[in-house]
Amino acid sequence: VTPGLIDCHTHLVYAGNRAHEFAARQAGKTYAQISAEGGGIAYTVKQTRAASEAELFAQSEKRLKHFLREGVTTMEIKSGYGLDMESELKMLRVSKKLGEKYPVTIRKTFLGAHSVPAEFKGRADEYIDTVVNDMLPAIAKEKLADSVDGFCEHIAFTPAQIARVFDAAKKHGLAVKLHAEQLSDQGGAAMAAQYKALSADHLEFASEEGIKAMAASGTVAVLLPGAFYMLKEKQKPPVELLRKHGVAIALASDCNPGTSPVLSLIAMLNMGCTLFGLTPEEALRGITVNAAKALGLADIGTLEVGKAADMAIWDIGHPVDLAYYMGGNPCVGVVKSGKLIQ
Ligand code: DI6
Ligand code: FE
Repeated sequence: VTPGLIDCHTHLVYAGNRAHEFAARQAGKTYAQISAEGGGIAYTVKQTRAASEAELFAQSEKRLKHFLREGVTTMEIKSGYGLDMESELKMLRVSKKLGEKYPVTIRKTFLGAHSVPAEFKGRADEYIDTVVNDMLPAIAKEKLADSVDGFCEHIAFTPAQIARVFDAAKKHGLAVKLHAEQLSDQGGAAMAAQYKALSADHLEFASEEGIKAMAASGTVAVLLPGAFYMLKEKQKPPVELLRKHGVAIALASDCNPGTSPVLSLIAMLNMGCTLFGLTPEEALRGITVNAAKALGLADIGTLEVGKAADMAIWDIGHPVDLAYYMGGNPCVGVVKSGKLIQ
């Protein structure tokens, strides 16, 4: 028996998929070419805007069920494929409803600063104005988010633009976290640490300065082997430096249609070990106790008197087995808040 599993970084709610782009990439096209032709995140934004709330719910719940069968009892879900007020609210409402229909704790994250939408092309600062002045206040008022995230990258937003979003989040009493240093070193990890971010995620290109800042602020490093693998990246996150400075390491699926079409959190254990060099024990801590920390939740992630009784029951001989096998599902029971639900 382990603590119920926690997936602390997902984009589970979206419409359509990008299997055709995967095929195009295998035929030689690059992610950048596909984006320039209106594919990539923009494609998913079109699909997500066009979907009704009921359609979006139906497509997303199919994915959620895969995770629940594997003993996931808490999941974070980001918005960020709406990129306008109505569609961002729709995504967050779907996330909330998933948590009401299924025995899983859903943590909702507003990721308005994911990408500059087509109608704001070349006007990223103006788009950030609407994120900060229009979307965030409405979302905070409806209590549709627990935290606020951004994509700090040369193809997305600068640290200065993200800082504006974080200032607004703090004003509304919301926690912050950041997609940082996935493709290049923008200094995002250090910036997030300054804002006492719960986590900085990806981190392939993080510097030692950034990691030291994260250590000082207690910011968790969320590593995402699914995206690293799908993008065929070469530079691994600096696991040795994270260990040296005592930064807690979490692992997550990053479930999204473009760079991580992953439907298994357990698979991330094996990939965290083989691709990033984690030990099986570190990997398991990454989807339990450290994932809880990445979400700022103190009552889950370990089995202790006084905590919520979220548990997964396994048909295995040793915890290492969870990281050792690829595929299959050894989960034979799930307890949520003390109740056997599977
Ligand atoms: N980093 C990623 O890898 C994804 N979002 C992000 O901030 C990309 C999402 C997509 O391609 O749909
Ligand atoms: Fe992500």
